[in-house]
Amino acid sequence: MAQRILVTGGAGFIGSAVVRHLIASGREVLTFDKLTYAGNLASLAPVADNPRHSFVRGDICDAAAVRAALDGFRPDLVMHLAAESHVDRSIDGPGTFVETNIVGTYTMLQEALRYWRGLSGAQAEAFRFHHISTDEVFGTLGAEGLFREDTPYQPNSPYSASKAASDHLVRAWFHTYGLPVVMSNCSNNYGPYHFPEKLIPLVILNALEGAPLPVYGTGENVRDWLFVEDHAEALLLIATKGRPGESYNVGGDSERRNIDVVRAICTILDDIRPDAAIGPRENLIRFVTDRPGHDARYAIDFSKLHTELGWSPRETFESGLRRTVEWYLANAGWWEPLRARYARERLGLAS
Ligand code: NAD
Ligand code: TDX
Repeated sequence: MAQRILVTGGAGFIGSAVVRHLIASGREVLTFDKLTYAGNLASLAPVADNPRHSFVRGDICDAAAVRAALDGFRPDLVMHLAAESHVDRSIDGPGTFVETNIVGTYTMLQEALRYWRGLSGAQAEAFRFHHISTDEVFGTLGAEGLFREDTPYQPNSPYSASKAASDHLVRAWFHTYGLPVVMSNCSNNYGPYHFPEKLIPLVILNALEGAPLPVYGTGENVRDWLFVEDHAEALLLIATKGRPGESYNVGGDSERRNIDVVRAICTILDDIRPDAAIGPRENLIRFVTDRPGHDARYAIDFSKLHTELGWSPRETFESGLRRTVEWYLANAGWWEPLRARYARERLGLAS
């Protein structure tokens, strides 16, 4: 029988990549998603007609709705991705981050525990609650070093503090109640279906139309970029083969300064979609007021995941970025409604 997986946040950027990957690998999937501004059924269009996929609109803070989804679908695994994810929005309005990321994860844990206690035999033995988190819980690195699974938590933004709190709850439900959890903390994802408030899609779409490219501060902050489809493969491995109670770091082995990411996008677009009226897109770069509390550098040591489960990223940053730019050029129908909904105002100035 096909494995049955309940995915929270499956209409989001990473969640939809996970759902598409799970369906392609033969699983039965229930996507449970509130469809906030970041959730989008169009990202699930490739699986919408697949009989192994179903969708429920629901809030992870609503215990009754979560209970009904678990009892109705009876999953073998839960992959929990639903969250508020944008750091700048957490600076302007931390309340929904506390609500969804902390209270929502608590609600998921309580309902998963109740559901798991009702299972027996092989299904109880194999059940996993996989919590998907971020490297931002570790705070910031200086010029040297990498985040490991045992790096102390030092979150700096309301977003990362809320994710850190949720990680601690997950750990506690394992140690106190024995819920078989696995956890993962990953670096910055990029790729198709990325909401255009985030750096890479924002810069691709602004550069395409000749609009200014906002670079926070001096552009020297470093992120470790992970292609979203590589991440989806890692997540399935961790959910199915990870050891209960353990956490796994996932990274792309692709550290880049923001300014270099923005320049790389300009070069690709100038190459494949030159526009004489716009000229060289690098001229569109604007250095703007920095993000408050802006973490300087993230970089991941994923050797545990590599050694234990044999995973490494397939995509280099150069190949993944080109694929991503090409995807946005070919899929205006996906992003045009989002650009209309999100006015591209500067977020997260704490003013
Ligand atoms: P996203 O913002 O694109 O999607 C989040 C999804 O969760 C949306 O579909 C939204 O509708 C849904 N959602 C939000 N609140 C909900 C609620 N209360 N109940 C049910 N559904 C709700 O986020 P993403 O970038 O796909 O991130 C997915 C997960 O991965 C998050 O937990 C995030 O913290 C984590 N993560 C993301 C990145 C990244 O680079 N994007 C990196 C590390 C970790
Ligand atoms: O317009 C911009 N200009 C700019 O310079 C934006 C939107 C961002 N930036 C900078 C800030 C960061 O240093 O680019 C970098 C990337 O910014 P975001 O795309 O907002 O991502 P980040 O803040 O690094 O967080 C992302 O990765 C970790 C996800 O949004 C989180 O959900 C994830 O946990």
